[in-house]
Amino acid sequence: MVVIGDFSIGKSTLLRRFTSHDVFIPQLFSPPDYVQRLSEINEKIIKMIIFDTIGREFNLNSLSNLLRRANGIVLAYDISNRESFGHLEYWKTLCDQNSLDHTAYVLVGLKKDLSEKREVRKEEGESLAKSFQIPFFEASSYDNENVEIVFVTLAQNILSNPLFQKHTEPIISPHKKCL
Ligand SMILES: Nc1nc2c(ncn2[C@@H]2O[C@H](COP(=O)(O)OP(=O)(O)OP(=O)(O)O)[C@@H](O)[C@H]2O)c(=O)[nH]1
Ligand SMILES: [Mg+2]
Repeated sequence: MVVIGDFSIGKSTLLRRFTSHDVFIPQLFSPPDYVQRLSEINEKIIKMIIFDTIGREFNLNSLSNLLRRANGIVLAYDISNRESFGHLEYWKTLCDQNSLDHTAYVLVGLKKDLSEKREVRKEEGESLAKSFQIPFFEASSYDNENVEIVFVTLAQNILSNPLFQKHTEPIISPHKKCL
C-alpha cells in the first residue's frame, strides 16, 4: 500500500499511529519510508506493508515505481487545508496513470480533530469519494479516530478483488513439502 497526498497533511503521522497503536509519536519520518503491520482481516493474518511518500519535491520516477507495485492507495488530504483537497484530482490522475488496473483506493480527510480550522466540509470529501467510487473517511491521528478503519477497509477491498487473487501466490504452496 502507498499513502499519497500534499505535503504536511499528516501522512507520516497516520502511519506512525497505525503501527504504534497506543502511543502517539509526533516526530517526522526518516527513510526507510515504509511500515509493516500484521492485522487479522477476513479471519486471515495479513501482513500490510505501507509506503510513505513526501508531498513535495518528490522524485516522479521513484514514485511511479512505487505506485506500479501498489495493491492499494490511500489518497489523503487535510480537512484544515483546502489546497490539499483541491490537489486530489491531480494525485488521483497520477496514481491512475501509474498503478495496476486492480489497485484499490480509499480517500481520507486527515486532522479531523482540527474542527475549528476546518476548511473542507465532510460532505465535500464524501462527494469527491463518490465521484471516484471509493470509500471515504475522516480521521485524526491525534485522537486516534478512524485510523484503523482506513487501512482495514483498503486491505479488505484488495483481498476481495478477484484480479488481486489471480496475481497472488500462496506463501507456502500446498504442493510443496515443508522441510
Ligand atoms: N492536529 C493534528 N495535527 C496533525 C495530525 N497528524 C499530523 N499532524 C501534524 O501535521 C504536521 C505534518 O505531519 P506529517 O505527518 O509530517 O505530514 P506529511 O503529510 O507526512 O508531510 P510530508 O512528509 O512533508 O509530505 C505535523 O506537525 C504533525 O504533528 C492530526 O491528526 N491532527
Ligand atoms: Mg511525511
